[in-house]
Amino acid sequence: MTKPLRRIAAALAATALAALSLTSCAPSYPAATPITTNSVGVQMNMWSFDSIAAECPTLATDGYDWALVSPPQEDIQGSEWWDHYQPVSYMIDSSLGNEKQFKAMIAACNQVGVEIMVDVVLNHMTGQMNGQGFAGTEFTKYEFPGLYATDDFHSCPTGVDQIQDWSNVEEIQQCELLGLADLNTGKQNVRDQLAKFLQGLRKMGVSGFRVDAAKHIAASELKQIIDQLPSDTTFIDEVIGEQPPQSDYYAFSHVFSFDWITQMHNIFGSNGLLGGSADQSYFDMLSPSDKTVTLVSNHDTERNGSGLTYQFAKQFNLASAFTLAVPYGKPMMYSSYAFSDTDAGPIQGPDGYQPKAECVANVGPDHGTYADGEWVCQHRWPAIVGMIAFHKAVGDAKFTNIWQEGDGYGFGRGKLGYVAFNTGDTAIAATIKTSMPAGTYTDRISGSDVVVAADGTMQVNVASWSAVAIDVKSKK
Ligand code: LAG
Ligand code: CA
Repeated sequence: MTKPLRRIAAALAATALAALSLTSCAPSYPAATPITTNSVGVQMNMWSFDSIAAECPTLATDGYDWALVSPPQEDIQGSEWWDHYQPVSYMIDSSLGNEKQFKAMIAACNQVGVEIMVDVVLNHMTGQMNGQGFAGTEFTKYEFPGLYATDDFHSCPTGVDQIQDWSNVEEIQQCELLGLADLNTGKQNVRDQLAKFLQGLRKMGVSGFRVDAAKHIAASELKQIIDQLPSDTTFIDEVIGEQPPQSDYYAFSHVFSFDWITQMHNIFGSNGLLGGSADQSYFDMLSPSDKTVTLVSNHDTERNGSGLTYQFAKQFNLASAFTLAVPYGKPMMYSSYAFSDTDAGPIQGPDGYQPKAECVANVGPDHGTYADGEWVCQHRWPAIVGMIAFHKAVGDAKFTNIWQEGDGYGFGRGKLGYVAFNTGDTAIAATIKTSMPAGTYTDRISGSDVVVAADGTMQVNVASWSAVAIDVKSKK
């Protein structure tokens, strides 16, 4: 090789090396699966990281695709569950576990195909005047070392700190919710700090986020934070009530359906079922299906009376099954602990961390009474697990063959599945017309055989407060 040629070759090699090292230094985000119509999630409310890690193989076997983790960042000290909604820093350390345990949870869950979504509190910091956080961070209400100073918080345009007029979007977004220090997300440095928090979680392997109190953050400002994350990151925003409208957030996020929580409470709580109204036109009145995460309850509605709870076990059970049965939304189930005091968090150990969660014996709607702090493990209730399989088997097939008889209500999902509910106190024996291929199927709820005749009819006995569900994948 002549000298100039050798020099060119060396230069080329150097460029190649530089390109290589550039690639290896570029920020790397693990790929995430955005939620789809078929996927099923579960809010593991106040489950510690170690407990979720241990439960993930079961979640995977039962068909759950993702689990939502309670706010993982450093919070104020205390034993109430809601301490976790008062951030003090973005260190991962609270009664739920530390960063090492958080990462181990992600690894354990991802290994079995369960992705992790995280509840993130972006709207505010704590409302306490001063103190020391769980991990030792010293703070005052508007000063958080290394993160925020006084001018990084909104000053409420009304001159009164708290939100007063709940129809005024400016107040909702720039004043204090419950006296919590309201971050000025209009400022670039504040948005960058929040984006950095999310990027860090995303790089650890988190797939997406529930944005707590999202309606209290201007949509345009939240979008600028979200734009700093890779496009395969899922966002589900908490936007309750009339103002601002949920539609402000559709362009860059999913939303939770609080209408669905209300409907499930009304319908199953009052023993009525959707009746003839549960056809496609009913769902067309709700938020768009592909943007909507449906749920029977969350940690708030479980306590404020607007959602069904494990205490109304048979209603909660069937409402969850129904949520998995309909061609609407992307369902998220709910799992948590028993309580009589609505403020009480799960039991903490002497070091402040929660001991590992163990499900009660005989999980299910017939369990009976619970002691405070016991893990109800609604995610393992047999009818819910059975209906996850149904949900996946029927995909986006349309409503067919609606059946209604007394407290019985059923519908098909094209040729792919059929489900019949009974919210009455006595069993219903019925002959129901389906569009299913003839054959013998296993009922997803009871495990018994169901025979579909050549003309598509099936003779079933739907037990009180139960259901019968068959689908192409349960055909023998
Ligand atoms: C949410 N979504 O928008 C959460 O789902 C909800 O659980 C949070 O309230 C709220 N927004 C703020 O993130 C929870 C409790 C509140 C609690 C708050 C902060 O439901 O009761 O407020 O978390 O910890 C508590 C006290 C209030 C007090 C406030 C500030 O209950 O009386 O004003 O702390 O000190
Ligand atoms: Ca705000």
